[in-house]
Amino acid sequence: EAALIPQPKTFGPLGNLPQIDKDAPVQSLTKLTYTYGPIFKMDFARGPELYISGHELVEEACDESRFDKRVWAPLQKVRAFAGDGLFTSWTEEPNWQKAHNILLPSFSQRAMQGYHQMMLDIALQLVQKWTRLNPEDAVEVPEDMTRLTLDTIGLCGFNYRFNSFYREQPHPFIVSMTRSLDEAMSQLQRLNIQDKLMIMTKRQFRHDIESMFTLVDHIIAERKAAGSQDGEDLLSRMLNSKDPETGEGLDDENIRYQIITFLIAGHETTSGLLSFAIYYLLKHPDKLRKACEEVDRVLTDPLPTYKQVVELKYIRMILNESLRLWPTAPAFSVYAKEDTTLGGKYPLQKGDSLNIIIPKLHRDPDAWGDDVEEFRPERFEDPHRVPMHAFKPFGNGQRACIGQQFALHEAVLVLGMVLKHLELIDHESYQLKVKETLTLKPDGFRIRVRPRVPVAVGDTSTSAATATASRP
Ligand code: FDE
Repeated sequence: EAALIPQPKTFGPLGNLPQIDKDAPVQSLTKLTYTYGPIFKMDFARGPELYISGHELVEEACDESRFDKRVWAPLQKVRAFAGDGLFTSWTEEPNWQKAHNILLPSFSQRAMQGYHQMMLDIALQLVQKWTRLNPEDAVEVPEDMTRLTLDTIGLCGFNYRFNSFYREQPHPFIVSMTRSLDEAMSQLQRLNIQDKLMIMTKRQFRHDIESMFTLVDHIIAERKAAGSQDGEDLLSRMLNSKDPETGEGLDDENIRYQIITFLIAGHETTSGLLSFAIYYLLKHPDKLRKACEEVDRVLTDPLPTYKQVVELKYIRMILNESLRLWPTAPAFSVYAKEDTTLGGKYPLQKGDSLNIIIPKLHRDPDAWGDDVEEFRPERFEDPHRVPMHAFKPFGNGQRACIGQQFALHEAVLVLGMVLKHLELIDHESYQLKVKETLTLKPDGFRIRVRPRVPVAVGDTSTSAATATASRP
């Protein structure tokens, strides 16, 4: 017997649109789950959508024999500049499998050793900036973390320095990218007729896309001219490797899309993660103390080694717990490959899709227990006791985040170094407000920092600075 799927009341031709705050769509949907339950339906001008957040239904949606990634509306808009790159392609598009095969080795745990030095280079820039501030200066956490993650993916990915720490304003590429992402999201909220009238906006959108293409194409051309043999970064792998399955490489247009994809996917999500982690530590002094103890015990050299970063277990748990409460990529979407029944009672037709609301999945008490709202990194202590089917901050299956190890190594390194060298001060008693773009971030999160004398070794409060000075 088919069950009825709950739906909030509709407003005539607007359907359920009025229930969505256009500046915070995922947060609106998350709120609705508390009234309408683990599955509900919404009607929009472009058609109906199903939203699921209960761990049992999500577990089914993650069964890759029944469901595959859907390039949902926001991602379809992003295709204007990310094309058939990994993030915005359908699984059956030929370039998805090809690029996946070619790039997978570049994101293995082993490959992280090769990026460690470059990640450290950028992490030091952040720590140095923060240690040199005056006591009254405020740090804008998400802004500086975005500088850091952008520069990291630029350097590790294609040996390009955005030098964001040397700029007051974001790099022009980022201005174009952010504006294009904003525009892609806003297009979703507009009615067709409104959209057609936005001539200036459209001109800007085209202009932004062109300037992104120009920068990226220039990087590709330069690397080709230099003879692409040098370096083992993502770009040289994309230029030189062949997909073992087809024997084919990626063409220049697709390489351009992949680079833009890595810049989009690799920086906002990771900077949000680091910002939320710092937020939670400031609000939980006991966890902060425990984290500092670990950092002082493990990071005993002036500069962290690859192995020491791997040893920062508690820091990693903190990042996981931050991703549980605020998964910075907060939703993903799948479609049914064949007619099927969800939860034994909701019939779906081939092609019907499901949207997974991750913040609520991560707060499902049936999977996580009654203290879901509490920030408690200890729940990740024993990997066997983590309900993995209810933890999807990196998406699912073959279409899960290829950058997961990359993001985590970078985030552990940076959070470890920040805690080792700096005392963090919540001078504004910051109240969490989550800003939504394609990703989530704490909005207007400012702190003060002061150099900290680590407990473990003598006076290394300036070791980051001296260590760099002696680097080649
Ligand atoms: C992906 C991803 C995902 C899935 C989505 C869907 O399904 O739609 C998710 C959820 C994610 N991702 C998440 C995240 C978080 C963080 C922190 C990150 N992420 C990071 C990163 C970095 C990098 C470089 C990246 N990331 C990248 C990426 C890519 C390329 C992708 C696509 C894949 C495929 O193949 O599909 C993703 N990512 Fe991430």
